[in-house]
Amino acid sequence: MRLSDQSLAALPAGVARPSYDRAAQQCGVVHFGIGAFHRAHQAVYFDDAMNAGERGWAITGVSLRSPAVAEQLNPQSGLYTLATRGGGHADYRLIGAIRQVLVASEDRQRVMAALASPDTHIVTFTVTEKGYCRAPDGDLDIALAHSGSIYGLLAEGLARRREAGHAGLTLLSCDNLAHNGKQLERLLLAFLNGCDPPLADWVRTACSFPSSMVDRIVPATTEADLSSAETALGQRDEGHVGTEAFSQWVIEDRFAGPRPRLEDHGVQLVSDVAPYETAKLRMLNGAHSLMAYCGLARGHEYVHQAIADPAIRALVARLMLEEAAPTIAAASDQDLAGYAAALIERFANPALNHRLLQIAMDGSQKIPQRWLETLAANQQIGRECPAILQGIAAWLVHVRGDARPVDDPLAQTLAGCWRAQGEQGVFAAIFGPDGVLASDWRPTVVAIATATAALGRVA
Ligand code: CS2
Repeated sequence: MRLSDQSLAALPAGVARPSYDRAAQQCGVVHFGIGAFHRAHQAVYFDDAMNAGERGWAITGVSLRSPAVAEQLNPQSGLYTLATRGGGHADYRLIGAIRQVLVASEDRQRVMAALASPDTHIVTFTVTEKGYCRAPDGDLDIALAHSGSIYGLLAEGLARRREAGHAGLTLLSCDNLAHNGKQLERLLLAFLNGCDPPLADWVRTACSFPSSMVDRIVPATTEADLSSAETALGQRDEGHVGTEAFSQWVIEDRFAGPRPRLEDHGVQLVSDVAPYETAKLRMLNGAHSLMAYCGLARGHEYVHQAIADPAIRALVARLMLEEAAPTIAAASDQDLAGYAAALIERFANPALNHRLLQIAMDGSQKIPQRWLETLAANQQIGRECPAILQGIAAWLVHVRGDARPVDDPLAQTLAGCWRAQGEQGVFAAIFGPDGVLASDWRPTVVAIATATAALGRVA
């Protein structure tokens, strides 16, 4: 039996489920990039709001090209279960917040209708780092942006909205980028300035782009996860997602229009997200990428195995406490040493089976905000970063093609740069001539080369 509206009565009594009338909800949210992360994070908060009695926060999910999630969720009328795994057990909850999933390349008109609807107030994004179509210098890569990205869809949808005389939208990036809201605003306005300058003016005044920090570890769902969910639920849920108990969402309190009372469900609404976002990117994500490349080099498959390896654990502690934390201007309620300790515990959760290869992908898009900003800040005061250098050295082994291949949109380009110019070529390709390390990156390249040479001995 497949999970659906009709199968709900047969779900085990212990599975928590929506208390609201799903059919009576308007869609107040359009979400771009409806992968596992959205289903385990933002969708849960909107579900919480509707469980608490708020109305109109159902979600229209959009995949840009792949029909996979639409095929999982639409036959289940958007329903799916979320398993929270840890401490030897899994808690199952049925999430009702997603109304439908559209595939933009097939359902463009319905995506436009959702963006232009007066019921829609918030557009959220988890399109991954590469989905923002940034060139190495950080500006919009116009050619990429015109080849089926979020920008073309937003331009058309927002134009319709403006023509209809509806209010602007809150465009809320939930990706692991530094200043994600500001970046989305800058890149979208660059796109609109090139094709519809009056629309750019309207967006500037009518819409808002809060930055936000999102955190929840959500491994890609495997066939084994689907089977264990099926055993627990007595029915097949193709949209099932597993995650950890921890969840955090910090949002800059700058909404253009209505929003649910997210603060009642644990969301921190703050005036400045930067300290939370910087700590998360440099400590959690920085440690993740370090475990990915150094862990793979030492033969590990999963995060919990890597963190149990004393050599990797020491590197992770060094990166978080001695390299990243000193570069972060913490907010008054942040305790970075406590944060590092809590992260190590989360990494050690054996129930997550979080693959290092999943984290290792798209390194060219992740490494700048996870490692290189830390490295640059330390370089300015002459402090060394052996853990980050070792991570970069381990990543370069993949770039060179001497380790398991990992997906990266720049894989071919970087391999060519390596052949032509070694580390220096790779770094020039990622940062451009004026990149973050430009002022002083020759010694860095030398240090990385030394760390690369030493890698054979360390790993
Ligand atoms: C991970 C993140 O895949 C990755 O690159 O570092 O997805 C990480 O699990 C999340 O940011 C945790 O909030």
